[in-house]
Amino acid sequence: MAILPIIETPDPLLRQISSSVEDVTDETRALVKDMIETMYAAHGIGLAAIQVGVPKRLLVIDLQEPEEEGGEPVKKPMVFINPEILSESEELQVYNEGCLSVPEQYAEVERPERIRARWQDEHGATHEEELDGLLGICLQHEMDHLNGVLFIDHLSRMKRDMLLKKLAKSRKLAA
Ligand code: K1U
Ligand code: ZN
Repeated sequence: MAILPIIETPDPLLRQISSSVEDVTDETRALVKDMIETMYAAHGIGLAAIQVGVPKRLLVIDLQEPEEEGGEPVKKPMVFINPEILSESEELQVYNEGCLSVPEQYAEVERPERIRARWQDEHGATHEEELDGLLGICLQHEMDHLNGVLFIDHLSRMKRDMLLKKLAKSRKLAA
């Protein structure tokens, strides 16, 4: 297993539209394992393949929520291959989103509160479920990556420019 480098904005790869995974093979499963390890190492709750430079419609999510209040987070990674949104609620919700490809920047994004999604897992089995809460938000955020969209694209030009200025400043300070 390996921790892979995560690419960051403004890398043009992040704007690429990812291609479907034709067959779920051992090679796909090896990439999935590396992506899960990379997500945990970066303290993220999701990661799309394009963020590690692979333009495939594949993403992983683990909200790492404790089983009981105050308990230790339990690792339960979910694998989404060729995910599709079948329907979305009219009701919207707002969440303060972050992105490992836009490091340490957060902003409120409005998205549908519930979605019905279909995807394949790492064994090639198909799932269809209604998802809401943070899982629904995270899946929508990661699926945006598969279409070359970043959470900052959902912001007004003024908010996006302010956030990108803050990012440039923090990179300059860190250099
Ligand atoms: O870069 C990514 O796509 C992962 C991203 C997922 C995400 C976070 C918040 C809302 C929507 C999607 C992250 O994990 S960034 C890190 C982060 O914001 C976070 C980490 C742990 C708990 C909660 C948020
Ligand atoms: Zn992201």
